[in-house]
Amino acid sequence: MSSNTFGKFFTVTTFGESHGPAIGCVIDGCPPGLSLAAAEFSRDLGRRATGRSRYTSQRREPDEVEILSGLYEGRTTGTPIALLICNNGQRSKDYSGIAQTFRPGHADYTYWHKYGIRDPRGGGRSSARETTMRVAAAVVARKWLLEHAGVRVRAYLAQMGELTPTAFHWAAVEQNPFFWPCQEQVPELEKNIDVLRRSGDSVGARVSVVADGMPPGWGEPVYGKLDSELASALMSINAVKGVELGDGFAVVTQRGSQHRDEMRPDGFSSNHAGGVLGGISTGQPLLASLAFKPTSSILVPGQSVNLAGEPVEVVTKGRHDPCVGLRAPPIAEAMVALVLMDHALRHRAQCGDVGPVEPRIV
Ligand code: EPS
Repeated sequence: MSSNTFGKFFTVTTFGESHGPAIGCVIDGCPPGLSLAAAEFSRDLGRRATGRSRYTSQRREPDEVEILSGLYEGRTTGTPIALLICNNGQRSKDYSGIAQTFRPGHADYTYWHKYGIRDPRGGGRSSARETTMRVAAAVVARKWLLEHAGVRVRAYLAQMGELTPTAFHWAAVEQNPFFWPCQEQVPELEKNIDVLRRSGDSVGARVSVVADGMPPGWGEPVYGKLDSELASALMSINAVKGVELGDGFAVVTQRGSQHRDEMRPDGFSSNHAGGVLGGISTGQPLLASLAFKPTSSILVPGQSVNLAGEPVEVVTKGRHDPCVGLRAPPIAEAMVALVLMDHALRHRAQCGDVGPVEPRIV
């Protein structure tokens, strides 16, 4: 299986399956001298993990990182950083009932056709378990971005099914298990998830990501556009079916006079572009949104086929997420941070001697 490596200068290779002994990653290209300790991974890994509230999959495991290489006396040395997390929450018998069948709407079917063999336990490599290592790798990227460029990446749940926030406060986002920006609506979300769980079904979601502090100039025309690489990175997250940058699909009905972000000596008047023009950052906040599908591992019976091509009815039991978007903000932040880190180094390599140039209006 190829394409397990992400990035050009700051590369991340992940490995492992959901029900194998461990998952891990190798980060290559990290600048030397960054202080790093295993304890620094626990916050973001905990934000992403299953079993931290009753509204997500009830699989529970500590997700403790072991740093195998790339450090000397607590600082990165510029050599590959290998991270390992042991899996210890597997319950593979949950999957014995569907080992011979395909879940409708799941990668079970396409993996089977591509490889002629698949690990049915937890979906193997197609499991959202893999996103653990993206979040772990991004801890390194986020730290470097903050210390060296003042860049901060944050995400929140912007819609769950029909429900949208009635107010927005960043402070609320980390205070509830949904990453929801309006604390007053949390009881409503809890009720919705409880009803959904009882019905055995799942629901989709929108997650929005904002990166602040990025200077103008990151990104590369023509094939390495910042927005095209962000779209690719965000689309690679399990269950993502759509990505928008800035106003996204709303531009379809806009006029040029409305969409363009006018410039004044004291700054841009708006940010419809989402912080990217011509594939290069403007210096405004980067704005991206992701659409997560309602996941396919549900208790509602669905028609499918077995390995012999015979009709079967599939019910997926086990510990699944009624709304996978609830756990996705840290994963979306991670992918944005990894892209920005890669572009920060790429920009430094080619254009490190150029800037800053005037006028700078942000
Ligand atoms: C997942 C199924 C569940 C989730 C898992 C993603 O796991 P299991 O294979 O044990 O049934 O708990 O998510 C994680 C383990 C995780 O760490 O995110 C799936 O089908 O994608």
